[in-house]
Amino acid sequence: MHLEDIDLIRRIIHVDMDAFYASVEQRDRPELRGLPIVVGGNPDGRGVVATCSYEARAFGIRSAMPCSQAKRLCPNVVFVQTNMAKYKEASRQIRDVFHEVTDLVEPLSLDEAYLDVTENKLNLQYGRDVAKYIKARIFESTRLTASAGVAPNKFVAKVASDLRKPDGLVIIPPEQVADFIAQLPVRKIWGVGPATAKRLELLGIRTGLELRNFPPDRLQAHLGRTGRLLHRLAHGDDPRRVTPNRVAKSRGSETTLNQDVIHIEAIERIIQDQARQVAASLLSIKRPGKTVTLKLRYSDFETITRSRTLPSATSSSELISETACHLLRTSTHAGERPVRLVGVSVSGLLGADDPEQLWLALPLP
Ligand code: DCP
Ligand code: MG
Repeated sequence: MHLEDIDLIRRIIHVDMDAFYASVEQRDRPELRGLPIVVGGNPDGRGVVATCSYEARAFGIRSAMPCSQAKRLCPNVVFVQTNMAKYKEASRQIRDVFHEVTDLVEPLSLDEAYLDVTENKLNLQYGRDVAKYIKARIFESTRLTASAGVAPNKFVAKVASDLRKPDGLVIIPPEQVADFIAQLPVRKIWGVGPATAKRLELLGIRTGLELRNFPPDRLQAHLGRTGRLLHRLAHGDDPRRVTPNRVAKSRGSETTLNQDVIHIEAIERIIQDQARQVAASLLSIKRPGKTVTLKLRYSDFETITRSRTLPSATSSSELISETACHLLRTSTHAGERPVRLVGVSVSGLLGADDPEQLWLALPLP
């Protein structure tokens, strides 16, 4: 590695929840804890397994397996219906945690996302510390465990997050990336599906090391563009950026205080500042919003949110601030319980393609 490359090295985290649907069910139904359970499908053997608990995996049961086979592998397995609304709620909670850290979040599914934490809202230098924070906050907010991988690129981070499941944390620092990739079976490399793996095997390539040492022009002759990409990936060069693919649904600002604050006036001053930032942000995207949310975390870490929906969308810092301060005084314990975090956000944003409404975003003459 050259010294001048150091600034280019990114810190990517891949987070993936453990046995996601099954863990939600075991959390909410204590009688299922410790048992082999299958979520999805049908006890009479129809349908397929969406996922299963780690206890069921010990019997060889896996996602996408026919339920009849799951039952043969473990006759005592308990079949549980899916509850999508619950999984979506948990998914929303983990995304809120991700956005505490960075807005460079790329969700891959309900239970999985990449984050680019090279710069992060926590101002933490090490990816390891950011990942620990994320895992702890996910558990605090959902009572579910997640596994995380930290690496300089997406594909290595994703492989890493899978290595020590459940509740795992694997860090592959830049100087270990080459050795890490060298020992991987090729099917673990991003873009290598079963068909490509077979073609690589015919060329005598089974590991990352063999892929790396294979002449790139021959690889390209056999596999075309995929060959060129695989050559780069085998050298730890994953060109893909973390790209947030969500349209912003809200804009917010939050502050963890240096000291717990009890005086309500002091909290109001913080809210006024935050409202100004949020208003500026709404103006910059030309999308006023209708719902103002105040978030407080008390000194014992209990976290509450209080929201109020206005008659029409706004991007006025005064109105946002007044609404949040009203919520503060009427529906929180501020002034009685010490507060360690304050946040203001606005959601229910008008669509950018909603031009009639946009004049609301403009400051009054
Ligand atoms: N899922 C599904 N059908 C599949 C695979 C997954 O419905 N064929 C759903 C159920 C899983 C969720 O998606 O709970 C997340 O998928 P994962 O592949 O991340 O699997 P799990 O989270 O269940 O387990 P793991 O701990 O291996 O991540
Ligand atoms: Mg998962």
